[in-house]
Amino acid sequence: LLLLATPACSAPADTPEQQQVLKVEMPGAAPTHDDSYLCSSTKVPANAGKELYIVGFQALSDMSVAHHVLLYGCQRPQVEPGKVGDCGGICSSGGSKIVYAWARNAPELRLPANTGFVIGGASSIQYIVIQVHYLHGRSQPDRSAVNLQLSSRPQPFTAGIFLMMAYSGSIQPGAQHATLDVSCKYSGSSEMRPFAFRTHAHALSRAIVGYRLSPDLQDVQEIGRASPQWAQAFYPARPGISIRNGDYLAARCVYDATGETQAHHIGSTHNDEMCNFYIMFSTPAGAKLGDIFSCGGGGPDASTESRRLWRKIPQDSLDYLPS
Ligand code: IYT
Ligand code: CU
Repeated sequence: LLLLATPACSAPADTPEQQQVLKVEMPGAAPTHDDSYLCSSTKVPANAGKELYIVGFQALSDMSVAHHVLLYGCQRPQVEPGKVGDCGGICSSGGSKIVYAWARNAPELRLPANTGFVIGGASSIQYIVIQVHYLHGRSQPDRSAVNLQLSSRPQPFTAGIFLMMAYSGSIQPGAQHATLDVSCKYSGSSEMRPFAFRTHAHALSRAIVGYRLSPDLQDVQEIGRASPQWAQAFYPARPGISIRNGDYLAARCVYDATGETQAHHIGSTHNDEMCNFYIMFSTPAGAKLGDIFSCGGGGPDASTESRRLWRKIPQDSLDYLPS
């Protein structure tokens, strides 16, 4: 047994004065029909102009009410605090940044010690938007919420999300174990340590798996694997992976189009498909984190480099996961 003690482990914990809870709540939502997506928002509290850090999430919802709850960070929200409305583009200015996802039976997500999402202050996140996918219309107003554990203590590590997504591609009718593949070289000066991952795709999807490869492609590590038919929450990533400049990232989405009569393409409707692998990571504070880092691919990913990469990916990347 090898015991590791890193300096970060001895960083002081947050004192009670540095901690506060920010409740991001639907202020009484009454969806009128099944499968409504409704949004509200909460302003990040002022902290004398300084940043705050989200160090934990606690969802307060019920799986009989909400199919899922997503939180996004915004410069300005589409739906003002205290109101409930259609989500539209989530944010009215600046890009939307997903920061959290909750869904039924999902295990609780804890950020690693000394790690936080940077919000408020001079950051690009001044509001947190809550989006709830309601299963059913209701007459009793709903107050689903997520409690954000905030700290005013600058955290030694910053949390971020790296989104891998297919921008285009098709799944042919009748195909089994059809794939959409996304890969890229990670070129960032700061090391990313994945601690959670989330998959997202639609009805035909049977599994999504993500990998980190060393620059010489000899070392292949699975970051995580899940079925989008399960709760699309963040699940713990395989521990101990570190992604550095020059490494490669790869994500494979596997589909079953048995019985389909038409091709399905990447798009935003229920009839379309998607291929998303989100990596939630920590990185040393001070690293230049822009928006969501991303890595995308479209169509047949057939450059010489990516063909060499996919040859190293294990055959079990094609497996379906049980639903
Ligand atoms: C075309 C596609 O794959 N859309 C995904 C990924 C996506 C996420 C974000 C695209 C953009 C974003 O700003 I955040 I542009 C998609 O819509 N995924 C949904 C939510 O948007 C998060 C999902 O549930 O993963
Ligand atoms: Cu989608």
